[in-house]
This record gives sequence, C-alpha cells and structure tokens, in this order.
Amino acid sequence: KAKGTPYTVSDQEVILYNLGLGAKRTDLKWVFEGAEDFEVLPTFGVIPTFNAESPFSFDEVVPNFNPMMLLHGEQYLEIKKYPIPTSGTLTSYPALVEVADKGAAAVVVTRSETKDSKGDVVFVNESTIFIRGSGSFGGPKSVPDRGAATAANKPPARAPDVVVEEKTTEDQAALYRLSGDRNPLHIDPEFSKVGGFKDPILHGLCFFGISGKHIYQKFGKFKNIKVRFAGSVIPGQTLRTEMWKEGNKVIFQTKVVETGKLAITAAAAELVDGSKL
Ligand code: HDC
Repeated sequence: KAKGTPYTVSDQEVILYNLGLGAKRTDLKWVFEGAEDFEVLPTFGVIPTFNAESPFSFDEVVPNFNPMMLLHGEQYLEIKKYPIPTSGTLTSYPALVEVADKGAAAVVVTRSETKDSKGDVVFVNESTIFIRGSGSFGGPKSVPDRGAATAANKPPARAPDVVVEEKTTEDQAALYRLSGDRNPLHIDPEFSKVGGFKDPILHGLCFFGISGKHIYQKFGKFKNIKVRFAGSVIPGQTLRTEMWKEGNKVIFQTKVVETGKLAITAAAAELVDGSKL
C-alpha cells in the first residue's frame, strides 16, 4: 500500500491560497485568522495532493517528455466533507489512472485521495495533464468515461443565469505559485517562450479556483467541480465566469474578457444545497 504524503495546513496556507485566488484585504473571512467565519475557499482541495510525491515520473509513461510542453488539461475535485479543515494534517495518495494517445500529444490522468487524521477521505482529485509532442506511441485514443469527472457539461442555449467578472492582477501567478506549484511556466519568460507562450501564463488551478470562488459566492458549497482548460490566461487579464443553474448543478464556462476566448469549458459544479438561489 502507498505511503501517502502528509501536508500540514495552518492559517498561513489558508490565507496564502485565498490571496492566490484574488481575496482582498477586506474579505476578512479569507485573510484574517481572527475572523469568526475564517475559512479556506473550497477548491483548496487540490492543494494537499499537488504537494504530494508522485508515484511515477512523466518520462516513464510517455515518450519524448519535455516539461516545457506540459499543460494542465482538466481537473476534477470532489469535496467529501465540510467544513474544510483550516488546520491539521491531510495525507494524499496519488496514483496513475490512464495514459491516452492524442497523436500530437499524450494525456495522462492521475487520481488521488486525500485523508484527514481520522482516516476519512476529505478530497478526491483527478487531474488530466496534456503533454504536447509526446503522442503517437500507439496507446488508447481516449480515456474511459468516469462520470462527473469526464462529463461534457454543455451550457444551455439561453443566456447565463449569473455572470461574475474579476480582473486578475499581473502578479497573480507570482503569488499563486507559493501554494505549491513552482512550475517555471508561470514565472520565467525564458521557460514560457520555449513552451510557446510570449509571457508566463497563469496556473490552470488558479483560474479554476477563481471560477470556483464565483460559484461559491453565488450558489454556496459544492460537492464536486470539474473543468477543462481550453485556453490559457495571462496574469492581469479579466475572467468572466458564466453560470447556468440546472437543477442541482451549476454548468459554467470562463472567458478571458480582453480576448473573448474561452479559458474553461465543459465545466460544472454539483451543489451541496441545490435549493439556494
Ligand atoms: O486546449 C489547449 C490549451 O491551450 N488549453 C489551455 C491549457 C492551459 O492553459 N492550462 C493551464 C495552464 S498550464 C498549468 O497550469 C500547468 C501546471 O503548472 C502543472 C500541472 C501539472 C501537475 C502535475 C501533477 C499531477 C490544448 C493545447 C491543451 C489543446 O489544444 P489542441 O492541441 O488544439 O487540441 P485539440 O486539437 O483541440 O484536441 C486534441 C485532442 O485532445 C483533447 N483535448 C483538447 N483539449 C484538452 C484535451 N484533453 C484534455 N484536456 C484538454 N484541455 C481533445 O478532446 C482531442 O481529443 P480527441 O481527438 O480524442 O477528441
């Protein structure tokens, strides 16, 4: 049995994560440990496992692996238990699920459970990593259906029910990386250039978290959330989260206002209390 990697949460990790998702000094419940309703934004569920030791390395599972060609493709997060702990130890157990061959790229899916000190599962994560230039190895063309983690979540034809716009800051990635993702793609212009980007791009999990914050603000807690990263975001750009409430589910997509391009597609969150709004 895998050993698991412990991650210690304290108000420091909580506040840093919330700031990374654009919390303001006036959002006391997100930035002041003395606030009565102090809390971490729910997408924090991706952080403990992000900091966990991977049971494999990419060059063992795909050909021609180049870290500069790696992009985050999709993310699914399940939150099994509220409230999310703001202190204590959370242990993650990542495992390889699938490697698919998209011709020009490889897609690698991992799954991880994160447990609290009682041994209860608090978070389940499934991450899809898109590795350009690592395909054509004769692998399966697609990944099997995994329910909510792979759902298409097509938005309805009507105009969105709720829209939230938020401008990221030019320093958003510089701040977000301190929650554990030190990939140079998000900070080093030399690295991002080789990866095909004029400027360092924002972490997928940062704009996933900002959209998740918009859903949380408008609809309350969610049991799970899934996104596809369809386009990149440059720190400083404005995100527009468009949301449609369909029963217990909020289907959403996120656009970059300055370009009109989609950054998140095929996305949805299932609400804990679907009756809100
Ligand atoms: O969609 C394109 C794109 O640019 N997306 C945005 C990527 C991005 O900005 N991500 C966030 C930033 S990167 C990041 O945060 C990395 C982080 O630091 C590290 C995470 C690693 C953690 C490791 C711990 C586990 C792109 C380039 C992804 C795809 O575009 P195209 O090449 O044009 O692909 P397309 O021709 O449309 O489709 C080819 C096949 O691939 C499937 N696909 C497309 N987008 C996908 C995807 N699969 C998964 N995720 C995506 N985002 C398509 O469905 C298609 O497959 P099929 O032929 O079977 O239909």
